[in-house]
Amino acid sequence: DAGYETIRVEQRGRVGWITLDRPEALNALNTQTMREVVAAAEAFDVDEGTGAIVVTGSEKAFAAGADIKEMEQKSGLDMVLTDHFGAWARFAAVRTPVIAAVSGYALGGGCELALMCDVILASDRARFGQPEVQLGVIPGMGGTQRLVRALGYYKAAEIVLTGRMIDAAEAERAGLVSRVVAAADLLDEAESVARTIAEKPLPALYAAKAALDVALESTLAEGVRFERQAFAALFDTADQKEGMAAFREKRAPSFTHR
Ligand code: CO8
Repeated sequence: DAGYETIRVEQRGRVGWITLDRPEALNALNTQTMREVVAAAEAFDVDEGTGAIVVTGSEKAFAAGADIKEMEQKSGLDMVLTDHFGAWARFAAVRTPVIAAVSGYALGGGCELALMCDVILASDRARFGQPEVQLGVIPGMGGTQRLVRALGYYKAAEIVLTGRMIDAAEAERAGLVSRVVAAADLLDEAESVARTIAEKPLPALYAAKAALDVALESTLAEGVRFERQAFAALFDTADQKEGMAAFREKRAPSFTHR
């Protein structure tokens, strides 16, 4: 496990697994956990043998937020000088598709960690929320921005301003979650979705995720321009030739992820 203490890391086929493992704190994200999650995600990201990453927690808690006990006594200046949550930007910048498999609490920074992933699967026990206002702060890992983009202003505003939790069914209706499954089936479902993604040509996956990311940040014209360039670049990959030849020859493709 590369000496990780607050997460477990495992590679199964082309899928990299990161399991948050601080049960005594409901997987609250302290500095060590942040560093370990980011390091593990970046290690998978530079490994050509990894085509998808799953991030999960336990049945009781995906992550109950940033670690309140670690933050409590900090000043605003401490937060700035230590760039307290800065490393999470590197998690969001991972090129490999990331699937969040959420059961139990995904609160505060835990909800924001899920929002940095590309696909969110939930167990029927999942509860999402941004309770920060109750602590006298606000979401600090992108929650106000990504929730507005994902859910629209009014749903996001209600969640952030009230701090209330939404259950899995409401999260699915709101478009946050792709699918809700029984808690006992969550990891199998995550494995299946991750494997489906990971078998696809890696250059196409990187390009697709990059283009999807641009959609959240740019005008339509800029985004379409980016998409067209990324589309053209894929015609210089072996997997594009193989994918299209396999279609023409009516056989299954055999990708080299090149
Ligand atoms: N931080 C630290 N410890 C935590 C956290 C947390 N976020 N959540 C739970 N724990 C600890 C508890 O203190 C408790 O420890 P102990 O047994 O030593 O007292 C243990 O985990 C178990 O928790 P509970 O006994 O409270 O379990 P319950 O089942 O009774 O309740 C809840 C579960 C409802 C999830 C409850 O634990 C809770 O409300 N937790 C806090 C949720 C929260 O407010 N999260 C937001 C945190 S702030 C945040 O994420 C900001 C993100 C970005 C900030 C950026 C700033 C720059």
